[in-house]
Amino acid sequence: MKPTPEDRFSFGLWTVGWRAADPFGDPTRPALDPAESVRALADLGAWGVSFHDDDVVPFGADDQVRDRELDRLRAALAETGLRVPMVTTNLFSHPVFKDGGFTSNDRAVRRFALSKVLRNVDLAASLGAATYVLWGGREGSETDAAKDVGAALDRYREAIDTIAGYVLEQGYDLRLALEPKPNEPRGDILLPTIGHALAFIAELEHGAIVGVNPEVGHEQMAGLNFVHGVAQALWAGKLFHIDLNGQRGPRYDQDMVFGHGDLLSAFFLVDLLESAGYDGPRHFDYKPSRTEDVAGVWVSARANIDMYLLLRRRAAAFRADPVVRAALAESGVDDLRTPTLAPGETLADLRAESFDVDRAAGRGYGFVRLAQLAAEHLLGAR
Ligand SMILES: [Mn+2]
Repeated sequence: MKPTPEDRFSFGLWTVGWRAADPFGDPTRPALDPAESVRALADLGAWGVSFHDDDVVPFGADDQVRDRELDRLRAALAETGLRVPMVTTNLFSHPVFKDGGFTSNDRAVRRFALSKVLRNVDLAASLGAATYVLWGGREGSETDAAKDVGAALDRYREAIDTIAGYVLEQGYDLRLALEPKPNEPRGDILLPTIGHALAFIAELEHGAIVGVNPEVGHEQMAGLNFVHGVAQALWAGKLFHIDLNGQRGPRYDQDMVFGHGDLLSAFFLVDLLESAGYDGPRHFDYKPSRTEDVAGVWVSARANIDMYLLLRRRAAAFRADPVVRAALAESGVDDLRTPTLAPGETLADLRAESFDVDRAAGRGYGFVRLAQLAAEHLLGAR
């Protein structure tokens, strides 16, 4: 299976560029040149790349260095034909952001964070990005004594509405996507799940251009069902972007290759994205394991693409199988699409209806058979 541009596979430059330093150990790999990473990802079949401002232009660099690094990136993009579908901001690495960016208790830090984002929004627009992601990894606390959460949400809303207002005022064809995460690096992070983010967006003045960028591992770290979360984001018309990777349950953020964590969930996720007609980037936000050398980085990057293509093929086979179709019908999966009340029906009609409780209570739904059929298709056994 070969990836095509229509597959819309994209990678963060920070993923393959991760030098594999962790809280207990030093980097195991050399720094990669972002322009070289663009070329290598193009060779692997990627369609796009994304980046934080600091991935390309070192924090605090002067205008001369900034122009030089951006020119090198633009040259690699022009040479390979790769696009930049998404750009984001690093508001977490520098010590100045230790208490967050938009919700730092220090007002001067909040103002600096806003100006850092606005500058990069201009760059994102100039590169033709469609989505601007905001991951508030440092927006949170380690103790509830440290943060007035209501005030923090006021400041968060102020920041997002200010950025969205600027995008609208400039006429940029850009939408914002909030990326939820429950914890790490902060003890507790604000907007911890897809549900929290959707509820927050409903409170915004410019919520029409704000959606979510959910990440597989971030929801699974909280023990949540990622497929259900993504389905709700789609239902709300708010799935603007997605971060695909692998995670094995509630523990530290593993950022493994897509499908290398909860494989069955990855199967149903691909099934959902494909059947829902999601047409945004299939963006991989993973980290090549610390054990891999530079050659292993590219093997792991390609593994993400191969996993998606394999799962897409298996999901299509599952949906096309007549045995599966019959089992879905028997389980009533299609019946759920029928409204519970008929058009024009009164509540008096409903309440007067006779109902055989014992018969309905005795019914078997056959869901385990469906799960087994899915597993057999996933394993290539059907
Ligand atoms: Mn992650």
